[in-house]
Amino acid sequence: MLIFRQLFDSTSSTYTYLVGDPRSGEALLIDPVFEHARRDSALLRELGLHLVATVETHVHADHVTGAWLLQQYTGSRMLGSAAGGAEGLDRPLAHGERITIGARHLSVRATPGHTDGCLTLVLDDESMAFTGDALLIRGCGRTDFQQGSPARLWASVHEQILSLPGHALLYPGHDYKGLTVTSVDEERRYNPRFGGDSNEGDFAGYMNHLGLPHPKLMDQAVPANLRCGRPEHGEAPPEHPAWAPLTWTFAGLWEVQPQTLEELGDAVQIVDVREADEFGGPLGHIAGAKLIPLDDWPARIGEVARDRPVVTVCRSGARSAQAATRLVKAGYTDVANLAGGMLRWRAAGYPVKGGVA
Ligand SMILES: N[C@@H](CCC(=O)N[C@@H](CS)C(=O)NCC(=O)O)C(=O)O
Ligand SMILES: [Fe+2]
Repeated sequence: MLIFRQLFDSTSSTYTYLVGDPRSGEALLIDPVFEHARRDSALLRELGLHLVATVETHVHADHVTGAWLLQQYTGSRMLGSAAGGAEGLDRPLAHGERITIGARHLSVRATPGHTDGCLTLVLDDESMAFTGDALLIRGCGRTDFQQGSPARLWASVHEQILSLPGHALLYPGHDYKGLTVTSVDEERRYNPRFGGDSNEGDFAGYMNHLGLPHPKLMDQAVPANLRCGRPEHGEAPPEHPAWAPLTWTFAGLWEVQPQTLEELGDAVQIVDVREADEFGGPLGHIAGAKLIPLDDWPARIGEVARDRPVVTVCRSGARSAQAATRLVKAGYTDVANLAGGMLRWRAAGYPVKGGVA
């Protein structure tokens, strides 16, 4: 079995892929995006996976890679094409090499043409391949900058990608219409550039008349990606807010663990969003917690002070997650949900007011 996830960056229409081996717990991210490093680390943690490496399919022109930032957060190694020229790679890759993920591996195939250093990564059993921008769904990466060459791309796609088994699933580096996956057989038949009776001359004619404007971020993205996404002067964005060591969830909110909340003491305000009878019931409540039942929101949201971070609490952490989200929407910046709610707080042995022992 393999753990597989397709993740999306809506700003650049980039796909990031997570490939993990559940037995060893090892995982790779293919083409992570800088702005999503926190989301991606959250997903890895929640799936019980350890990020061993990030792999770039090429030096991107439209977004900055998350390789360096994920290395700061998780210690992952940065892999990418030796021919791409990026500085600081932990492992420069060449055609024919293997990237192992526990008992599984990806084979590296050089597929230049969109850029010099484009790679396609093929899963060991050839059931799936990650084509980067060499082959897109019914399309392909442009060839008008970064050493692009229609002749090289034509050869790469035919020799290295469309030569895979017909049933192999192909996962592209981008899709601008929301399409997610294709197969070798489909692209052999229906890709308007490579498919049917098209020849290299037809393809070059197509590519030389694309007439696309350059990617908006190209002037920032290419130099940053040649540094594997390391900011030239800036620092890494912090992994968590300064006020507490919080955990970002893939669901999209900050969580605080019971022990951290206990240590924070009066530095934070606690808002309990259960009903009054639960607040005074057998689970008890945390000393100093302010009761604002979810039923009374949004009318009483103004009772939450803005001068101190706020932690929302309920029985299990579900209703309080909604309250935390509402606070963020209302402009509160330092907000976290108590992970596991009163149940976990009590299970961890922390004191309560009221309640039954
Ligand atoms: N409008 C996009 C353009 C993105 C773009 O040019 N993407 C490259 C891949 S890095 C490409 O080959 N696109 C093919 C296409 O748009 O058909 C942007 O500004 O980022
Ligand atoms: Fe690209």
